[in-house]
Amino acid sequence: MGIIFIVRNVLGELIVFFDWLFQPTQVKRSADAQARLDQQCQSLLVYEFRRCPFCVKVRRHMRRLNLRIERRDIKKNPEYRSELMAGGGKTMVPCLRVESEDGVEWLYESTDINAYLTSMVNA
Ligand SMILES: N[C@@H](CCC(=O)N[C@@H](CS)C(=O)NCC(=O)O)C(=O)O
Repeated sequence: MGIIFIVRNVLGELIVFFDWLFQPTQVKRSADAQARLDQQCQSLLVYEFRRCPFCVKVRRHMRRLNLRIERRDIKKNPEYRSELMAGGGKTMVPCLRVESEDGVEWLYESTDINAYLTSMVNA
């Protein structure tokens, strides 16, 4: 086991711990508005893994915005990794899969994903 592997995993676990300790407050909205958003979230998937700091950033934003999006951990499930590779063309995470009537879009970059989610909520 290399030193970089150990450092990365210890740092990753620390980030996960502090994320848990300082969880962002969730936005509260009416039942109708939440139901509408829940419906929209059905067409979204987030590919990620637990100790990835960029994934933590997106997970925190999802929590803040109270978005119930299915998450697919590519380290726990190799099928999810293959799906991401086949669809998005690379295994970088986080990645947001957006399905619409125009087709499927694979959005990489945590900043872009968070911006997409914010604009969806504000639309
Ligand atoms: N600029 C990207 C960085 C994402 C990134 O570096 N993700 C790492 C995991 S923490 C990764 O997937 N590395 C493997 C790869 O690039 O295939 C973002 O903000 O989302």
